[in-house]
Amino acid sequence: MACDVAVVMGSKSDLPRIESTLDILREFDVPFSVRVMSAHRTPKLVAEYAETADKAGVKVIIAAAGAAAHLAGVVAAHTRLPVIGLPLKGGALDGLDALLSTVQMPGGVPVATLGLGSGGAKNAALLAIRILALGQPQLARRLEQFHRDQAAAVAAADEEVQQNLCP
Ligand code: RP5
Repeated sequence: MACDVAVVMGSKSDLPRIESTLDILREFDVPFSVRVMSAHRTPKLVAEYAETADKAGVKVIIAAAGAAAHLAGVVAAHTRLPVIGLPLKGGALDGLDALLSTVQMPGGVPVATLGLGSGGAKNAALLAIRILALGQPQLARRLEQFHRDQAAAVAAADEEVQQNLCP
């Protein structure tokens, strides 16, 4: 089966920081692939992969990288598919470099950039799912249920806090 979401990361060392992305994709049963490729170490592979992704059936690409983090921008330059950029914490500047280099794409080639940390990694998958859900009613229903469950968890936490702190 073709993978709807292609996840690419700049290094195998990035894997622990994209676990929340993969967890959400698994939770929603979204078919995905994961590849290691680097905009500076394997530039030709990145270009070839991005250029052929749509023909391979990919609908959304998530590109995760740390440090100078040009991976998402390079991928976006070689495809017309939506590209979600996930900057990763770590290195000398602890991700600030990755955040700025991913989010500050010059006009003309968009990268939808998420935040640093596990929240950003989780949201990368949820944004990909929102894009896919536009054409997949069953996935859209699961997304609605996810948000109902999330709201219910907040309501339960609110009740618990009130009972404990405002008896
Ligand atoms: C980036 O450089 C990768 O995405 C990774 O976050 C960072 C360091 O890579 P390694 O030196 O650990 O392979 O390209």
